[in-house]
Amino acid sequence: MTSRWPAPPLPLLPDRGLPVRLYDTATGFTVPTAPDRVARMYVCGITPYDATHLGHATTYIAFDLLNRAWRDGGHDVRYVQNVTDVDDPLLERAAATGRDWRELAGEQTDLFADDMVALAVLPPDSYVGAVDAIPLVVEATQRLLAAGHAYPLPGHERPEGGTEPDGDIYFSVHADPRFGSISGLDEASMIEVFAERGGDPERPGKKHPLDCLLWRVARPGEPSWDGGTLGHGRPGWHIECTAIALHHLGMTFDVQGGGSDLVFPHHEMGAAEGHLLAGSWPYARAYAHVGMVGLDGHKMSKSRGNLVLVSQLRRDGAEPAAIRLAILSHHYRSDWEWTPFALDRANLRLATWRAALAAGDSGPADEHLLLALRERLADDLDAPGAVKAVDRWAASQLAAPPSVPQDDRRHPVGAERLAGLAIRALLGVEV
Ligand code: 5CA
Ligand code: ZN
Repeated sequence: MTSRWPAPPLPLLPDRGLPVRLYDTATGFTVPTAPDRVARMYVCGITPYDATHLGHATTYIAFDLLNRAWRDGGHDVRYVQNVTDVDDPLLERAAATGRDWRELAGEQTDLFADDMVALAVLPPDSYVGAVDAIPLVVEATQRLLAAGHAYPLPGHERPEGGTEPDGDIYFSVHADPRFGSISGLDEASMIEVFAERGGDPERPGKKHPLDCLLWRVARPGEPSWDGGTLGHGRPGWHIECTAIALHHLGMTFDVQGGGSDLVFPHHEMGAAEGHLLAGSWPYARAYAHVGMVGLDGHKMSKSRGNLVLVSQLRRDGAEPAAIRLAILSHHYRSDWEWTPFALDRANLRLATWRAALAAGDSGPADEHLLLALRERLADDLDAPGAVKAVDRWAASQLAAPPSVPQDDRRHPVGAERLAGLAIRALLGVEV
């Protein structure tokens, strides 16, 4: 297992948070989550070839809100995240920059951890690299083959020249009668999106254009591992997450999360593989997706290179709490554009909140704020609503400073007031 980043302090709050409702992409409804005491969540992790940008940060902060709200509601949270530490884009970047792919992945995974620590994101309980998960992927692929849900492709000439070797293993997506139920896309759209997002609908010899790669047999110059009966090779992308999720969480976990760019094909394929491997349904109870953060009119992406890196903002002197607050002012499901003004606004807001905390003392207003934060977050993680609730609380504190003199407050000097604890525990903002 890849080593996790250290956990930030998590203040305990009085009483209990509310059950969290979340918008489920698969059904299109906002649904109750986590019926059991143990709440299980899988969030798709980074492909570590470039540092954390604000889009990644937004995705992990969204699920961090869920993690915090679940814990506040009395759940034991089991949180699993992967690191796609071997895949085409990583190998291509390493080759293009003349670097060792392992070194690049290790360095970027470390940078990501530093950013997560700075942004006060609670670490996953299991943080699993694709390379470490190869035995799980091999076993899952062998089982799909044995059940007739996967097939090897014969070698062939590539349309663009050169040859492909014998033996890549493909998953028959239509073996799962529920294939399509996560994204709800029609087949033509699926084929289009599949081609845009790492799929190979045109590859000759496949039984169906949407069938996806489970195991890529070794090619000269590419890393490969012993796959037993599959031969030497490396994992395909979707099966990586399915194998890790089934092993570390088990079937029918509570939330499968990631950015909305993963709805199709990644989460559709992952669910189909899961259904067939487990012989049951559903793979996850809810599929939650974070809107895309853009810059200059386009989705922020490593491949396009229009990035604002968290590490760069930090080097430029941005306070991590302000970065987090800037992100929290947008609802997790909306697409939005980063602008430098977002940080200015967050700095002002943070200063106001801190002034309000210094101006007053724990009392009914703080208790109301705690209730409001719990209520807003339970409603599909309405962080902007929660932020506005803190704004209103701050305004009331600053408008009517307490009559009790500073030295006679109810709390001993240094004890933190309830409003500060609630903001830190539920929003993860260091006030
Ligand atoms: N390793 C795969 C998932 S298994 C992957 O998509 N890696 S990634 O590095 O490209 O993205 C990491 C996470 O950030 C994914 O959950 C992805 O959906 C999310 N993400 C990527 N770009 C953005 C963006 N512009 N806005 C919001 N979230 C994003
Ligand atoms: Zn994934």
